[in-house]
Amino acid sequence: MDIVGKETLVRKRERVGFSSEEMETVRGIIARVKEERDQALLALTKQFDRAELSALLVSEAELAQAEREVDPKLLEALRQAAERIRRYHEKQRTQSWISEEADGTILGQRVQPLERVGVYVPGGRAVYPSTVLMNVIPAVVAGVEEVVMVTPPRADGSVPAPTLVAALVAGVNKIVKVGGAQAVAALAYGTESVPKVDKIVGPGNRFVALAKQLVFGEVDIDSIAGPSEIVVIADETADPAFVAADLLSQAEHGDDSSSILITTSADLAREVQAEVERQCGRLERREIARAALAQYGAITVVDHLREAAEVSNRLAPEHLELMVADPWQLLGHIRHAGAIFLGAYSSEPIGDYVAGPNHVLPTAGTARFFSPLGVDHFVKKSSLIYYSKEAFLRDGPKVITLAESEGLGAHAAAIQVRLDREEACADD
Ligand code: HSO
Ligand code: ZN
Repeated sequence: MDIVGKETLVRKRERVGFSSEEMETVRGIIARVKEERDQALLALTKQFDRAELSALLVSEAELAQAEREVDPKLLEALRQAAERIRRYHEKQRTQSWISEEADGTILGQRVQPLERVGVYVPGGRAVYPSTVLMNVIPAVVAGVEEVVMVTPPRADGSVPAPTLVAALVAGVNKIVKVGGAQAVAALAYGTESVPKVDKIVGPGNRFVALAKQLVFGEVDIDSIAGPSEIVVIADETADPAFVAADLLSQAEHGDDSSSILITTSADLAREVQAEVERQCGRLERREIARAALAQYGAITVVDHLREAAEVSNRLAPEHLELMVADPWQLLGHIRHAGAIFLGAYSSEPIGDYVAGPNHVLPTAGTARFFSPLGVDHFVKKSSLIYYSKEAFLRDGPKVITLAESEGLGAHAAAIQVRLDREEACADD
């Protein structure tokens, strides 16, 4: 990792675009799924995943088998993590409210869960059961009636046991063996086996991301996750071995991950640099981490913690660790970050797995305006309006004035008909 000036840190990544061929391919897949439904899913799964399925849904027997097969220690860890994630998200629930005014007007806001949600779970090497928990549990806590998980099967038609077990622990209602753009299309439009959902969440490859963008509007989607990022702000009290280990923890996610240290101590900068080298060599995923650090890793030395906070705010990182003597004091200067980890023992992987907050976080500077995935993403609100006659008679004439100024005569008439009725009654 190089020690660089702070201006070099504020890098801009190119937004990923899609080629017209990719667009065509995905549009074609969506159209085919809309038309041929399950039959298209079976054919496309054979073509892309080389799996010949007799049924698209994961059976009870397969789930029972996965529970027997999975390491009991992993099952227990998943259960305990799920419990903490559930408890944290329960605190996020927002209440409907209703308020009555003196004239009898009643206004309110009703919060209701989405009816059905689809969760995409990628196959291949990056199968993260923890991500299944993080995407599903907020939906369950929100009160979503049916959570449908889609995931591509392996060539033998099976789904990895840890994925199935995580789905069970999290509370998924239905698991469908289908991946790629065809899975997104199935969730958006419905097929014989796949119910049409209201929202699709979960990470996926380029085709999944593109399909999600194309079906947006027919259903809601989550924001598209970018490469993982961590910024560590550290002072001279930080342990260089801890700092280096946490920087590496995100660097191992992918060769496009970004790990940045901002420190007030030139000594610490050099020690962390050496530690990263030492620890990286011991990692199984050292090649990935090394490539990430070479491209998107950096250390910078600043004069004050306040300056460190300013630089970090410009980056608006997905994860921010405050490894300083008084992290709570520094927190006051932090404006933008997906998740903020305070103190030496709040290592980022604690948040990835067990702390309780969601690990699906805004990336690529979008922490300026996006929030972590949570219960809010699985509810919607309706406004409630009850007007008493008294209030109507008071406000009606103002509506007529406003409606007429917009040239909307029918709006004005809807009010006038009631005002006339009231006058007629008064005359009787
Ligand atoms: N750190 C990742 C999430 C994750 N880590 C899953 C391990 N498993 C999100 O940025
Ligand atoms: Zn992680």
